[in-house]
Formats: sequence, structure tokens, C-alpha cells
Amino acid sequence: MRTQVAIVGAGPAGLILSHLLHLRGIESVVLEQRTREHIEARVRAGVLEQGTVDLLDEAGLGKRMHQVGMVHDGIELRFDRTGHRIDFRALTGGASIMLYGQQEVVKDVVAARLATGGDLRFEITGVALDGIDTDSPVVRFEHGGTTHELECDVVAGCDGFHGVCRDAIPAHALTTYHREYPFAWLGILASAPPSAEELVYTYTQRGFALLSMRSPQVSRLYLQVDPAEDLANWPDSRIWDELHTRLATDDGWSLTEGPILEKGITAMRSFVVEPMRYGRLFLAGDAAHIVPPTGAKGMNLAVADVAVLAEVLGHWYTSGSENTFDDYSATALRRVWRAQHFSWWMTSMLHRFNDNDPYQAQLQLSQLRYTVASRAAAASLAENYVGLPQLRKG
Ligand code: FAS
Ligand code: PHB
Repeated sequence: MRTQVAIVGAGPAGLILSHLLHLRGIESVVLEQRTREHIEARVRAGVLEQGTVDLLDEAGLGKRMHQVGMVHDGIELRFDRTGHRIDFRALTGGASIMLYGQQEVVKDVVAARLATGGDLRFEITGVALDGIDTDSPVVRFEHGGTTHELECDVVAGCDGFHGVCRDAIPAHALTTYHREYPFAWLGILASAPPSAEELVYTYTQRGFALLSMRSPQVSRLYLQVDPAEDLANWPDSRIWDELHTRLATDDGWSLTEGPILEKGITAMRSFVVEPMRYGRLFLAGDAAHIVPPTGAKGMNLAVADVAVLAEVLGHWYTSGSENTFDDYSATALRRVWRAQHFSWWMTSMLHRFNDNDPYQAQLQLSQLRYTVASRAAAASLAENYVGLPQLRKG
């Protein structure tokens, strides 16, 4: 079998790339190890940057997002039991964010791909790449007990942090940057109306907590926990008690509880590989980089990567010139490193580190107080949070 672009992975990166290529008349095959039901139910990111919203609109994928998603014009930083609003619109000249679950984006793109004859293959196994350093790479895989060979011009490695594509690149060709954090996030989805209009990021001596949401009826909340924490040690009552404690204020605000629909623990790491291209293999999304979710960048970076990759491949197919192939990695990495720094900065400011160092705690409080008191500091947070200009209009 043959296609123009073989895409490994049906997360946001792989699916949106397939759609953007389709809009350019370029065919692709998407190979996914899990079921369609699984990828459409997987609860992950929740915040779309302005640029991601604009891109989904331009690609004709934004209809349900505007019906169901929630536009937010700011966030709250909460410390010393007091809330401080960061006003995105005022500080960025009008940009905002959209609260719309990653799984909703995935559903929308899967539906769009299937409606336009997209070739999405689920429950495939044994993906192996051959000839990525030639101009006729091949992707081998098993599906329904049969081994297939997918000949293509280009392979897009969109298979996430634990995928196989990054490992197909010889180690000598890659530079890897990695940072582990001494904490993780325990996240819950609860059938409880959000107790705040906008997201609340809180810093306390007991650790970080985040109040987010998915709809007027569903809350998404996170607690900083030990990276080795066992979910079995966190019955619902303990989760709510800790959320009440960490989110408490002195102005009478209260947190509404509700049945917990889902809970999980996510490790925190920063990770980048350079370059994001090797021969005819292009890495995009979590396959190439990971950020701690404190800056709400993970999915947005994946979308930004494939927006650049679709442009590069579109140029190649129309001009025949590979001169923009190298641009892909350099262009994507400029945005990746800005998001890496912002995610590290937000994480370092808002989390309690194991050593409970009183000097560091004072630095963190000083950073928080300065960020909410200085328009310049608040604007810096705001423009990074809503997303970088190259994907934002204006
Ligand atoms: P994905 O990991 O989403 O998709 C990769 C796909 O490839 C998966 O469907 C996988 O099944 C498939 N795959 C892997 N190996 C394969 C193989 N060998 N063969 C075929 N298919 C294969 N980001 C935020 O901004 N905010 C958050 O709150 C947040 N929470 C997260 C919670 C969790 C538990 C995780 C793991 C990530 C979270 N992220 C969050 C980050 C997340 O949103 C990613 O940035 C986003 O999913 C990246 O999209 P992709 O690059 O498409 O990778
Ligand atoms: C979420 O709603 O899942 C969310 C929001 C903001 C973050 C991380 C996760 O920084």
C-alpha cells in the first residue's frame, strides 16, 4: 500500500496534521494503536491558546468548540489566601483562551477526517520504520492479524512521548534535554459546577492546586502530590479535603464538591529532542517535547508543530524543493523553547519543592507578589499564557 504522508499516532498532532494536509490536497494514512473510543474519551488538556482557536477555525474545525467551549479572559493567581486576577484581554490587546477539552478536539477532528474520506487505522500494532534516511521510507505494521507495508514520501512521528518514532532516529543524530520534577499532579474530573468563573492557580505551603473546568457542570481540579504517590492513598474525601485546604481564601469563597468521575496521576517532566527531523521522518507534538502542564502548553505546542509541518510539506509538494525541510525543526523549536521556559517558570513559581527550603519559598512569594503588582510582569505572564504571536492574528 502507498500514501504520501504516513502519520503514526492519532492524538491532536497526528489528527490535525492529517486534516491540514487534506486541505492542501495531500493524502495521508493515520496509524493508531488504541481504539477510536479510547482516544475520544482520553481526558487530558483543557486550555486552547488563541492561536490554536484561530487555527481550528481556519481549518473548519471550530464549530462545536464555539458552541460548547468557554472563552476565558483571564486567570487567578491565589496565594496568602488571596486571589489576584491576571486580565488577559487588557494585558495582551484582546487575546483570550478557550476552555475546551482535548478529547473534544479529538472527536471533532476524527469526525472531520472520516467525513472527508480520511484513512484512520485503529488498533494497529508493531509499527516499525524503515528507510527514513532515504526518499522512500516504509512503515510496517500489523492490523487484524496481517502485516502491512505502507510506502510513503514522508513519515510524521506523532506518537507521543512513549511512541516508537523518536527511537527510530540514531542516537548520534539527536540531542536530548530532560528535567524531572520532584512532584506530580493528581487530577480529577468531578460532576460539580466550577466554583470560580476562571482558572485558579494556587500556591500554598502544602503545595500547588489548580481549579479548572470542562463545562458549567463539570470541574477539573489538580493537586500537587509526590511523584511516587499511589492513587489508592487518595480516597475522594481526602482529595476534596486537600483541595478545600489549598484553595481556601479569607473572603468567604468556597469550593463546591461533587461525584468524582475520573482521577489519575500525571508525572511532571520537561523534555526536548533536537532536531525534530531526520531524513524523511518529522517528529511533532509529545514525540518531540514534553512540558509540565502548569503553563497549559502541551496540546497547543502539538498543534503549533503540525501547523508548521503542514506548511513545509505543502511547499515541498507544490515546489519540489526540500529547502524548507530544515526550516521545520528550527521554526518549531523556537516556539517549543519559549513554551518550555514558560512552563518551567510557572511550575517553579507555583509548586513546593521537596526540600521545603524557606529561602526558596520567599523567592516564590516575591515572584508571585511582583507578578500581580507589576503590569509589565503580569503582561509577560499573560502573553505567554495566551500563546505566541506567530499563530495569533494581529
Ligand atoms: P498524544 O500522546 O496525545 O498522542 C499520541 C498518540 O500516538 C496516542 O493516541 C497513542 O496511542 C499513539 N501511539 C503511541 N505509540 C504508538 C505506536 N507505537 N503505534 C501507533 N500509535 C501509537 N497538556 C496540557 O496542556 N494540559 C494538561 O492538563 C495535560 N494533561 C495531560 C495528562 C496526561 C495523563 C498526559 C499523558 C498528557 C497531558 N497533557 C496535558 C499533555 C497532552 O495534552 C499532550 O501535550 C498532547 O496529548 C500531545 O498531543 P500528541 O503529540 O498528539 O500526543
Ligand atoms: C485543564 O483544564 O486540564 C488544565 C488547565 C490549565 C493547566 C493545566 C490543565 O495549566
